[in-house]
Parts: sequence; C-alpha cells; structure tokens
Amino acid sequence: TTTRTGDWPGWPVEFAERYRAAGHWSGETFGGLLRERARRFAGRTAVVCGERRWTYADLDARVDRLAAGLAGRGVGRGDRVVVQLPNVAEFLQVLFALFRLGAVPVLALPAHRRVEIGRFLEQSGAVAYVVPGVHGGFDHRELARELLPQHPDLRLVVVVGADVPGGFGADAPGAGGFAALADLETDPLPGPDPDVDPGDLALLQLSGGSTGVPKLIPRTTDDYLYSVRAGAGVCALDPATVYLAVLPVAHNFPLSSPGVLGVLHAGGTVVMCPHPAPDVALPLVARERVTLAALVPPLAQLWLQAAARGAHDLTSLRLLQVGGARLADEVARRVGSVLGCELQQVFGMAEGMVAYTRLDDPEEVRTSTQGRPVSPDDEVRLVDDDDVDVPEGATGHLLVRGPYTIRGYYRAAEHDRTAFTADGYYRTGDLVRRRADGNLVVEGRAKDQVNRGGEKIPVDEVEAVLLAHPAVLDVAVVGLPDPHLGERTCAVVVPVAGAAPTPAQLRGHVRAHGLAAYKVPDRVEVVPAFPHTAVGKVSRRRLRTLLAEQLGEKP
Ligand code: J2J
Repeated sequence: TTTRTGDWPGWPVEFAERYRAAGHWSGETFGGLLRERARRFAGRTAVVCGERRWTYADLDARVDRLAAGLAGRGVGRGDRVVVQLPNVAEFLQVLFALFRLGAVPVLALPAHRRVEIGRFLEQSGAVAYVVPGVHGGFDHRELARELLPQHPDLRLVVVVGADVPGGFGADAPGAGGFAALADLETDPLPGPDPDVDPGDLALLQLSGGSTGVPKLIPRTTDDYLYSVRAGAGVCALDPATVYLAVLPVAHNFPLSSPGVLGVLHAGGTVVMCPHPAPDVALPLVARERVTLAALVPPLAQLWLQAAARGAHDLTSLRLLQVGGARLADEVARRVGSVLGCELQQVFGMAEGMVAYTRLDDPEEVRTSTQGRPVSPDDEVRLVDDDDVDVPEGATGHLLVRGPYTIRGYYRAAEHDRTAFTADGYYRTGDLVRRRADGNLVVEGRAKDQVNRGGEKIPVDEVEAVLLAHPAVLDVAVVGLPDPHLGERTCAVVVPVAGAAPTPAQLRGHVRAHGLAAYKVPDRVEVVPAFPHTAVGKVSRRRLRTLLAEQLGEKP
C-alpha cells in the first residue's frame, strides 16, 4: 500500500495522508501556480534574459502557446522530455509548458554529452529532446541527430534560439523531426487546463551518482512544490525579490532551493545569467538590482575576490546562498563584510532533503554549519556502519526521510534495495554531525563520488571509461584536495604489460568517449601497481582512500 506506480515507488499511504493533512502536499500544480501569478502579477517582470524582459502575463501566454504546439506534436501527459538548456528565458517556458501538459521534463545539464544524454533518453524512454542550437561552442543539434536513430521512442527535437537549417529538417537522414521552438508555438485551444494529478511525476532530476549508472530521481508535483514553497518561506522571498540564476538552472539547487521556481512562486523576478564568471554576473547584479543569488563555494570565492576590487555596485544584494559542496568557515566569515549581504548555507540533494541556515540564526551558525532541514517532518538519522544510531554529537552516515525525499529511484528497484533502508530512509552517503542546537555540519562523504566544487563525479563511471582503453589494466579515480575546488579528480592507472599510455592520451580518451568535460580527470598518474595492501583484500573504496592519501602528499 504505497503510492507506487510501476516505474517508481511512492510514499506509504499513511505517510502520504500525514503530509496532506499537515498541508505540505497542497494539491496545487505548477501550471496552476503560474496561471494564478499571471493574474495577480500580470505586468510585473517574471524573467530577464539579456535585453529581453517577459512579464508574468507574457510568460504565461508563451507557455500556453508552446504547450499547444507540443500537444499538436503528440507530446502529452506522462511523456518524458529531456530538456538540456542553459540559463535562458525559454528554459522556464519549456518547463512550464511540460508541467501544464502533465509531461515530465528530464533535467539534463548543459555540460552533458553523448554518454549522459543517451542514458537519460534510454532510462526515461523520452519522446522529445529540447536543445539550444550551439552553446559553449558545442552544436547540440549534431548530438541530437546522432542520438535520434538510436532511440526509437525519440520523435521530436526542439531547438531553442537558433535556426533549424535544412539539414536538421524532418526529412533529414536518420528520421525524426527537428522543430524550432518559435515554429512550434500555436494558439491554444480554448477551454480549461488539462487535469494534472499532483501526486504524479512532475519531473525527473539527476542524481550525482555513486555506485553503478547514475539514476533518475522521480519528483512529484506535491513533493517538489512543497520543497519550493518551504524554501521560499525560509528565504523570505517576496515580489521584490530579484534572483540572479548563476548556476545551471536545471540543477536542483538553483531550480528549487528555492531557486527560480521559488522566485516565481513569490511573484519576484528571475534574471538569467549567461555565464557564472564574476565579470558577467556582477555587472548584472548592479544593472538589475539583484537581491539574491545562489553559488557553489568556488564561485563564492571568485565573487569575493572580484567584489574586493570594488568595481561594481552590489548594494542591492541582500542574501547570498552557498551550497552544493562544503564552504570553508574562513570564506563564510568574509561574505558579510566583502559583499555587504547575509550568507545562507544550503545543504541539499536532488533526492530531496534540503537544510538551510536561517536568516535570523546567530552569525556563528551561519558561518560554520550547513543549517537544518526545512520541514518539521524531515526525519534525520545519523548511524554507524551497522545502521545503529551514533551518540548525540558524533559523526555518522546521514539517512533522511520526509515529505519531499524520494522513496526510490526511477525504474531502479534493484538499486533501491541498497540505496534506501527497509523503512524508507534515503542513504545520502554523507558523513554528518548534528550539534546540540540542531544544526548539521557536513564532515565528509562515504559515497563513491568526487565533489568537484559542487559538480558531482561518479567515480565508477569515469573508471569504466578508462578501463575500456586498451592500454589500461586497472584504474582508480580519487579526489585530491584542491584549494579552489575543494577537490579535484586524479585517475591512478595501472597499464597493461608493455604499454605506456600518457596522461594526455588517457584524458583525451575520456573526452572523446562523450562524457561531460567536468568528468575528465584533472590529473592522471600512471603507476606500476596499486598499493600492495590493497590488492584483492580491501574494497575499492579503501583502495581509493589509500591512493588519495599517497597522492595528496605530492605537489
Ligand atoms: C557540503 N556538501 C554538500 C553543502 C550539497 C540545494 C543545495 C545543494 C544541492 C546539491 C541541492 C552541500 N556542504 N552545503 O540539490 O537543492 C553535497 C552532499 C549531497 C550532495 C547532493 C539543493 N550541499 N552537498 O548539491 O544532488 O554530498 O544537490 O549529498 O547535486 O552534494 O548533490 P546534488
């Protein structure tokens, strides 16, 4: 008796009832939310993108026109659509058009390449793929053309903000239809909005991945909207909020904690930042009188350096959120004085639970903890290796359960058996301590992942690609400390007898394989053999720790 469908496990019925009774699951939908805000805030600016400004009424009307066009192409309720867009206004248009249809966006990041996108298409059975034309020097249409014939469910490629030249037309070799977003927009049919069940899937988020192939994360309208609404409350968002979307908006943090969705919920303004570098972002803060931004720690450091030079007017900035990776206390303490705004630490995960420091917390809490869960019904356990609760104040594995934390991944029942406890807690893989005041401090990680300045690298995935190289006998990818990124990746490679692969060749191999560039190892070490104690006796995780310890010493 859960809300489970064939593809993903929902919450046990008694939990669902409790979350509804508490008002967390409100039954509101994202499509309905935008419709209501468009009535209330019709002429206010919803989104700024370069020189373009869309009011709430504009956004709402564009969403309707796109939804109608997509419906005309056969995209409907329950259909999955891989969306890979950078920070442009059309991201919101596409997202809400899919929400309104009850279709399910799969939120790829702009950096993803053939391997990742191919996997999202495969895992989700998507019928459509939305891409920019050329972005960051990469032609996403070419990638789409390559993937189309390999994925029989994929029928439609929507190209945003660029022409669809003849070669990409519906009758191009390889089948499937390309359409420019602007050509899809059509007048909506009159009548009420289609019924969307708030208990159904709203979107599929991406997991950072650790063991095995990274999984898709099934988020329902009820649970995701609750997370957004609760976050908007904790951040005191209101119609005067001007949010600079710096991180890729598809990521859970800038999307929902409270992110662009929280800002639209509050009737505020989203300013799309085309590039995270301070020389792009800081002039936008000044021009648009930005009040709120969310950054990962390396970007926060860059902003501090740039702001210290004093070239930009940052007086509008009220709050800077930092999360995605551990922020050093020393950096945290400088935010207030250098940027002239408050700091909020955010510790969250696309699987659900999000912790925030609160705006009225003492300074010491805001600079040296990662806050506490946003919901009174978030359940947190800290356990040892045997799932026994650790003493209060000790560091343990963080397990979480609650009204917006998934009970299992999408189409991954086998993997769920180890990723969740029998009673439904998600095993985050994070090592966390809870202080007497209830605030969490992230002390480390026990999952097979490197956190490269907030970008999550599943080491298994990179190792598998390197193992496919003919000169590689064995490989372990480890995280090494890095003053800027927190961690960077190093691939430690044992070559096959007689082979002498160079680091450049091996890095080139990973790149050519079609993985996102941030997964290419920062450093490659070719060694004759792995540490003796490691061979055959200890786990891969122990091997990685050993290698990281050895290499961490060297410059
Ligand atoms: C240390 N580690 C952190 C923090 C995340 C809000 C904010 C972040 C994410 C996110 C998110 C951390 N200090 N402040 O989805 O809604 C590491 C932990 C965690 C993993 C989740 C959100 N904030 N982390 O980063 O799904 O290891 O989500 O389990 O990308 O990032 O990664 P991800």
